Amino acid sequence: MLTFVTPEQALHAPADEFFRGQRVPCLENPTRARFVEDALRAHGHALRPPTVDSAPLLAQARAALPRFLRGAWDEWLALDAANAQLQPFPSVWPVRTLRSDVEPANFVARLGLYSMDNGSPMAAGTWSAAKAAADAAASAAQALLAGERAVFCATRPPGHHAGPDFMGGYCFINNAAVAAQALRNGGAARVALLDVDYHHGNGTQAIFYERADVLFASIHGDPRTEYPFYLGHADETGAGAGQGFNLNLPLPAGSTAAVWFDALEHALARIARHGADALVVSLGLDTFAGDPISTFQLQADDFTRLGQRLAQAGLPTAFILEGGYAAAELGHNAAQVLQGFES
Ligand code: OKP
Ligand code: ZN
Repeated sequence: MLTFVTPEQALHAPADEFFRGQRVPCLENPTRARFVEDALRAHGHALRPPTVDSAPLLAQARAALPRFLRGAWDEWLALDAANAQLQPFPSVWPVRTLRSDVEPANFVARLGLYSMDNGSPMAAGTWSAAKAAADAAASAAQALLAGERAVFCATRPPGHHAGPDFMGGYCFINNAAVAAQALRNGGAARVALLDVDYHHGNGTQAIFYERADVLFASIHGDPRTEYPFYLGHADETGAGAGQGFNLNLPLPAGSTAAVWFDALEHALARIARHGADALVVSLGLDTFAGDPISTFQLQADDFTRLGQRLAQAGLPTAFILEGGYAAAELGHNAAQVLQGFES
């Protein structure tokens, strides 16, 4: 399968994130992409750099977040040159009753304004890595429009928690949304977006919530107990013109593969009714039983089955890598999806 990879991913390498009040090594790190690249190369997939600049697509969305991200590291250094060795984290957020329409001058206050959590550590190369991943998503869309059957973006950072104007959950730019919008701009009348990451794709849902042209369907851990907690419930069905075009299938923590594949059938039935011209899959592999931060019970063979089942949907398909934190198994599990799809 044509696969886009981005060397810039290695430049997004913050050291630590917070866990239970302590600093721990970042789970979302460059080794993830390396394991995926190595496994795909070994399976004979063609690894290529992106061919499309996503800048026009990013400009089409609200500009505030990309503008902030592009300059964030320089702003951080401008505060104090010694910050080069430190990581910025937000510590204050405009929750209910506070104003988010007035942009503060203070850097950490702006970081909070553009963040949903303190779980998206940044480093010097974060913008270049995130931009390259968005370029890959735009390239995947272009390849499908040019007649390719399926494309994989073996990219990081992931994107599905990033909304129109906020980062969060290791995500900075919503790559799946970039792919879906690029497909729309290129002539696909209807697009289906299927999110199979363990965590609900709150950013993707938010971006398309009031639109009928891009259907969003997601299978994920019940937000009553699982991140991102504040979105992903079954009663979120879309709004305005988008009413009926958002399908959330939350499953209890610990769900088995049998339960998960029942939900997949439900999602695919809705996608079939949408009459989409293309499918974008937010491919999180943190549904794997060995994932360190997730609780679903899928095994490597289940990812082959997932690929097979998605191929049966019969749509031009762009896979975008999202989560998956059992890094050593991530490459094998990704290769299983592609092998199932192409079998
Ligand atoms: C991103 B993706 C621990 C932070 C955990 C939440 C999980 C983000 C998952 N302090 N961050 O959907 O795989
Ligand atoms: Zn996830």
